[in-house]
Amino acid sequence: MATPLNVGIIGMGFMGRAHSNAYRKVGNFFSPLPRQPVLKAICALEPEDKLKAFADTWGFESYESDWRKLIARPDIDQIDICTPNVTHKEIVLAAAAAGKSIICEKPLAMTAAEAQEMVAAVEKAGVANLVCFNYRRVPAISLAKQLIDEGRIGRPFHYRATYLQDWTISADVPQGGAALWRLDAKTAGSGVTGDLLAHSIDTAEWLNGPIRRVVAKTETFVRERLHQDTGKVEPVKIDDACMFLAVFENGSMGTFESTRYARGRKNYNTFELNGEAGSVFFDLEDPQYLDYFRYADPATGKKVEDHLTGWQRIHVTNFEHPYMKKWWVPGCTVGYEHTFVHTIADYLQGMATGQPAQPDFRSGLRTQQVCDAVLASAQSGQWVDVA
Ligand code: SOE
Repeated sequence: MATPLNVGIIGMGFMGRAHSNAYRKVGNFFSPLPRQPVLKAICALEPEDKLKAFADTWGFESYESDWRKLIARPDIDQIDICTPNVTHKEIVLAAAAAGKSIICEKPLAMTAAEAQEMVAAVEKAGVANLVCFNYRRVPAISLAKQLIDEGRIGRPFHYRATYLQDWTISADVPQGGAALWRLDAKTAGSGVTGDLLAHSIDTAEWLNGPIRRVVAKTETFVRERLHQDTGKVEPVKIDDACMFLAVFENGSMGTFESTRYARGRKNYNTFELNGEAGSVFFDLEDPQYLDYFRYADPATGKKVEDHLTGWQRIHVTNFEHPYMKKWWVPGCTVGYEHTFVHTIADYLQGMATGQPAQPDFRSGLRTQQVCDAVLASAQSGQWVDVA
């Protein structure tokens, strides 16, 4: 029997559900696990009937409405943070001081300065830590990483990322409060930069290495929205859209575009990397595929015969593909929720082997530094070096 890992999740919104589901499923599909997560307590600032209903639905043994009480409980080993960005730092500092291991939803913090404090806290306490950038663990994205590491893309020239949604176009969508805290700069820190581009940046640096400098432009299309908490129409301080150019340490050039005003795009998270030996392309709205163009053989460096070149659509469902041996048979797909299951599985393995799963908080700080550089550049209109 694996030693139990008693988990307390804070937050019962979209991410609270995604994480609860992952802890419940991971043991069924990724056994044997080095530690078996136990859903000990859900915690949120909600009335008792809602807390109880959530606990019953997702199989939590208990519930709390005060996260400080949750952290103080000796029967909790791990704190999992699924709350608005503005709360992350305070919870992390308290959980680390109490010696709890921590998983934190992305982005790690509101700013790089905050993230720095959080890294210092977990490193001083010596507790396991992970930022939940779940898209790294889409099997097709993990396969892209494998192809790059195998040398199949060769010298990289261009990295191109888009992350497009359309759910805030109406000026009638309010800001603030449950579900809509992402539109309020006081609770989110920034708009699409921290919420969506943070995903793109994490993926980009994982696949193509560190970003050295950026130049950015942001826009806020709807300048005032009703605030759900105050009941007043208030200025909107987040970036509704952001585009930036990047130079990577490896000399390749990057373009990044994100918006919540791309009519028809729901969760269009794409990237393409073009190298000397090949290219890869991925689109989250078609997540079981990785497109790969093979120009040269990585072993010999020899060009593929001309009549055989062309884009190859890899249906990433074979046993040989990342994570897929643990699920169904080839051809049967997995989707969004599974990326969280993979995250927890890797995290538990990392705890046991002493080789922490990534991105840990230090790596999450990197993403935050790029986000800060992007926002600083949008303010100044100048190129900014990433700290
Ligand atoms: C925003 O709409 C959002 O829910 C992000 O916060 C998530 O990180 C992203 O995965 C889906 O879109």
